[in-house]
Amino acid sequence: MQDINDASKLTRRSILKRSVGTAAALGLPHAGLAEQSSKSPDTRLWYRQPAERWVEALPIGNGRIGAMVFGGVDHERLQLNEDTLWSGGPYNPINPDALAALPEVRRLVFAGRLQEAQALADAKLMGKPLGQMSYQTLGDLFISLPTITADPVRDYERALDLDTAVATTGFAAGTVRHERSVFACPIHQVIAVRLVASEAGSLDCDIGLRSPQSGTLTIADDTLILSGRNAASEGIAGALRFEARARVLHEGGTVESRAGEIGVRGARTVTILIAMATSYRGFNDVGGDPAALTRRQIEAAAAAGFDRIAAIAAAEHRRLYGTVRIDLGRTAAADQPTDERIRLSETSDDPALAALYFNYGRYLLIASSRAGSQPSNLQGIWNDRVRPPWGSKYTININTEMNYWPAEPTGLAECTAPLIAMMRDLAASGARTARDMYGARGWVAHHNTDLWRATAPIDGASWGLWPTGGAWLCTHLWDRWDYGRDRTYLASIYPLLRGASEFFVDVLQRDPATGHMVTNPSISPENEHHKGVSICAGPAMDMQILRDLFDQTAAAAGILGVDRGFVTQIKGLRARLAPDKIGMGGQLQEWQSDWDPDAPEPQHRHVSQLYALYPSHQINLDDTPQLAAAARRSLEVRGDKATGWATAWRINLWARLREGDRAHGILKFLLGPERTYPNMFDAHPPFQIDGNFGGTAAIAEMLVQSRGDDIVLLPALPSAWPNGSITGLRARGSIAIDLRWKDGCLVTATLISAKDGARMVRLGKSTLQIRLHAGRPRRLSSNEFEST
Ligand code: FUC
Repeated sequence: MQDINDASKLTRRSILKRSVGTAAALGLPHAGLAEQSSKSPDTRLWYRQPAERWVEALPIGNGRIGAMVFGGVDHERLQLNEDTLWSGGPYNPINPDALAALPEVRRLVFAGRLQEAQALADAKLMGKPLGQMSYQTLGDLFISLPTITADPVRDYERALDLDTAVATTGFAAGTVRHERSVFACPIHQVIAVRLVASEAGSLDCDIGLRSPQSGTLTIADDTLILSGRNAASEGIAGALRFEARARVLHEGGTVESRAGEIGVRGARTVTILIAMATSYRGFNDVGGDPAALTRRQIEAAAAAGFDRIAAIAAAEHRRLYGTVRIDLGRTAAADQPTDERIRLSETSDDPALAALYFNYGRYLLIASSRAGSQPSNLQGIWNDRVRPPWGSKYTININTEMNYWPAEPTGLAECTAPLIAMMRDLAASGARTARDMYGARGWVAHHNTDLWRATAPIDGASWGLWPTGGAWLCTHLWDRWDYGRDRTYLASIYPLLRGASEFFVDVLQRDPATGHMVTNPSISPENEHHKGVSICAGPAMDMQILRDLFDQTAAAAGILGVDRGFVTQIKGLRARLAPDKIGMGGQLQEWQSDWDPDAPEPQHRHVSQLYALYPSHQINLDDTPQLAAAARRSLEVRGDKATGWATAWRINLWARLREGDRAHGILKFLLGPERTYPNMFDAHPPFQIDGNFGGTAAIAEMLVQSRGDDIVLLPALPSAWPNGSITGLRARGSIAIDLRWKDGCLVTATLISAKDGARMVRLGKSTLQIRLHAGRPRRLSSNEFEST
């Protein structure tokens, strides 16, 4: 099969660019588009022309399967993904020389012979193979509509409604109005496409499936079946089988198959149901039966019928999406199509664009991470390549964590289920790496992982020799507890925290120069302290992550009443970790030595030493003002503009420093055309979804922050959002918060908790002690704060 992933080959009719205000509502689904678009500038992406490039197409997904919808007039393209279609098969990348070489690498690091240490690490410690497997596209569904001849087409509009999770395309050609809708059902596990023509007998289309993977296409009656095998990579043989099925149902007209396509002639309505699966059952089990699975899924979906699946899919989406509503105000800028608004973001006043970005971030998380799916990867689930940038994997030295930053505060805790499931796998594969590479108990994961849960260091010591990836992920396990306070859940994940801590009990080394306990070897993610040299002992970020890991493990053990001896041990170790330091330039030191001022890239995208300020709370304005000032200094030096995700991290950091206007200025850059593609996907560049999620988290962080049982309202409200409201934001301690503000000041806040308890609420410089009773809303007005 040939590679047909080239959007430029698609023909496109000229589109009359004029308002859709005159579009006649013909009683069809999703008609009246103009009315909808003017009503919901913060819950709808819409455009006046089809997508030409992939980053203009609109994403739909149910966590496991997804599509990018192009909305072409006479050629529709749905680029398809299934989240277990990766290259390779089960493998163990541990370098057999690593354990023996480790003491010498450590000795060289402590002796300050860093170049030699790095060379030895590159030669002996890094994984084999040096790279990991890639997430890959499954292929494309094409729909050609040969008899759409009216040129130009009128009243074209395509849109993605975030509230219903349906992508629509509508236009008129000649006397016929065409409407299309596409969505992914999380219950029936199919993608459903419907094409409707306003005149009976006027819909003709040819439907085909193609793929760059190796496989065969067969047609059985009304169903296209693409069966194939995944590819090898890095010398690891492909071990997966996959299957995609597209069943074509029609109302009116006739159907026949020809030249690898199913053709429908003279219909009024055509429905296509698409199912996709691989034989992946787990990182050590590829024994699934994708043919049986997809056959069953298609049969069940066809039996239910399009309307029923559509209703179920929308309801299931809304169950998660509908818990939060945001209103940041609206200006005339919001009336423009989405691509125009992005183009003008940096110069226009368009607060509803930030609200749209926030809503889109929540939509994307729901669509790329649901119970039973793989976690959201570097591109969520949307990837049109076989060799995507960075393998479209899980980069766990920032990117995967950032994907999940908005989950808890924006009411999508349920979407963390795939991340937690992956961590259970990593604890198993990482125990092997801990034992064979470090001679240690517990488990470890370095800076990347993939479908096969590889945990050895990869790429080269400068990037991969970083043992704290798994430990950072553990903070998400803790956050799930801290936001939900569910003891049964805590007991279920405690062994993962314990195992991660145990690893560091075994591998931390005493720094002969200071007596502190440090990681060695390690790096400060991906920054060089001297030209070509990253290896070091005890970078600030490692120490900060380990303080959180030990604190959270100890707290969890305390709540569960287990492991007292172990808790004493990790508390002792925590006290001996190297502390954060302020350097000669007033900055927060990134390394144990004050190397920052002379480091080769002072504006490096990673701001690893600022982990303590965000996402952690170790450094904060109230308890550690001097360290907070040093963090601020580091942030100034690093600069505001960076890659997509790195820009988003900076916004969260400024929000923690309670500088709303500074945060907002950077947000405008993130929402502008240099960092946001027309379909609102984040641009690293290239596309990487972490910036969407980091930006969504940042908007939440500007409105509410929480630490332990303390809550800060409107900590970083920018002057550009003087009036607004949000309902359903979450705070730690199992709390939902509704806020309304006017002229930059709080009007009311309503807090409701699932648990009884005392809370401290801060607004500006005032604080209130309140008691919450489970299930009983507590309404706070600004007057109550004024009297404190
Ligand atoms: C880290 C970052 C890069 C990129 C990659 C996927 O290595 O430093 O910028 O985001 O992950």
